[in-house]
Amino acid sequence: MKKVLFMMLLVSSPFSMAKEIQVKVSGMVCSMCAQGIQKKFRALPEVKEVKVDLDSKLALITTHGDKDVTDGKIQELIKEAGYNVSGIERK
Ligand SMILES: [Cu+2]
Repeated sequence: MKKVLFMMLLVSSPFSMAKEIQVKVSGMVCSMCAQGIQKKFRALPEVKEVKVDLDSKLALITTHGDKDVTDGKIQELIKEAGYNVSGIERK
């Protein structure tokens, strides 16, 4: 599974217009928290990958193509998972 994702990344990266959204999440403490958040975002068709960094309390969301996830949607999903958004940054 990891290998497949890596291959997809390699194949798509030269032409990729994917957006990267950094979401600062408060209340996240362990890998179970991280998994809950990842599960929420992976369920969205516009989301390609979600990585959670527990040390910096960041969820890094990569979208497909030029698709975006609105701030409102991000806040909704994080709240549903039981946490709070303390900041959203787009690259
Ligand atoms: Cu936890």
